Amino acid sequence: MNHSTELRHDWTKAELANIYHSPLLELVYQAASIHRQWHRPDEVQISTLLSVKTGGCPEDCSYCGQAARYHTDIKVQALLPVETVIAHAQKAKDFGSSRFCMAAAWREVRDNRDFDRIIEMVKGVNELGLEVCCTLGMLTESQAQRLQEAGVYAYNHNLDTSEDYYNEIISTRKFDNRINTINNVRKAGMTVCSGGIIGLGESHEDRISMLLTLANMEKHPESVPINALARVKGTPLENNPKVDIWEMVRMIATARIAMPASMVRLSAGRIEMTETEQAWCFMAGANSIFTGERETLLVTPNPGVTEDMQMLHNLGLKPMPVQKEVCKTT
Ligand code: SAM
Ligand code: DTB
Ligand code: SF4
Repeated sequence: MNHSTELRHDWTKAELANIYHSPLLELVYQAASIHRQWHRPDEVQISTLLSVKTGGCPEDCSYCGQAARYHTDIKVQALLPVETVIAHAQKAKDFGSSRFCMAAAWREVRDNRDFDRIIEMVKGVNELGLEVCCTLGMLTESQAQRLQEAGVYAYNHNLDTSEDYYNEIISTRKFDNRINTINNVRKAGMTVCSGGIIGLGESHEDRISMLLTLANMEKHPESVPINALARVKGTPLENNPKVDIWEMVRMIATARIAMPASMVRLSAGRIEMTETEQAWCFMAGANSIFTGERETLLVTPNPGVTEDMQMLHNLGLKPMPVQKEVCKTT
């Protein structure tokens, strides 16, 4: 790939704001051009997400259906058996997924038998040749080390929103806790998957600030998931307006321009988008999605893999092979 742009880690807020607010078609054109310099534009990473422990979370993230304190319809599920998880991973591999992400509704990892079981899951999924990703909440340095040694390739820990808006959305932890875990993930040698959500009631400036924090990290996160709020009945944000497609496109395009080597994942929100709207997101530089046979993300609906494969076919896109050894962000 011919990289005609260099990676930057000294973006100013004004520069990112300028990009984010530029005329839409010009923004998409710039993002699409940069996308082509760093990535194969015909490939989309297929990531499969499995909730290995669902609901009952002690945190108060106001967007989340899994927080114990909100009265949602979500069924609590204790940590799944290792064999169940491996069976799901095998199916994911069979339909062309290259990454398997295990998610737990935990505030943080504890050094107990549940963690030992996660380690067994990681080893099993790794043996299938999939990129193993985990998202388990906060990690200490030694827990991060243990996950890396067991074969975790990527750890997902989102900033979720800007530092300024953080306290409006979550009160049970601080923005700095998030940064600290991300640093522990880096120190342990795993790749970082970190992005956020739009549609929480944040301002454009908050979105730009969040992207600025990610884009000015010493090393850009290798994956940047951009989620549109999935409105869950019973959560404080259930009545928020639906995210406007052009705002999603602006967010994706700005992430693509600021972090050209990263994978930008069109994450939550696809169920409410048409194929045409998703095509705009791919044009703006998104090159990764979550899909699977279960037709859910964690607890909310998501398009099924048959539908998604048809969409990729219609758009002339194909699943990306496993990337493990390729790690271009510095
Ligand atoms: N409990 C862990 C944590 O919070 O880091 C891991 C799982 S948590 C569900 C992973 C991420 O999913 C959150 O950081 C948030 O960005 C995203 N998320 C959760 N609920 C969402 C929703 N309703 N809509 C969009 N994104 C959501
Ligand atoms: C991410 O950024 N999005 C995924 C994953 N990381 C773990 C989760 C989206 C959750 C959407 C709402 C739900 O189903 O709970
Ligand atoms: Fe718990 Fe994660 Fe949901 Fe927050 S986003 S309530 S930490 S599962």
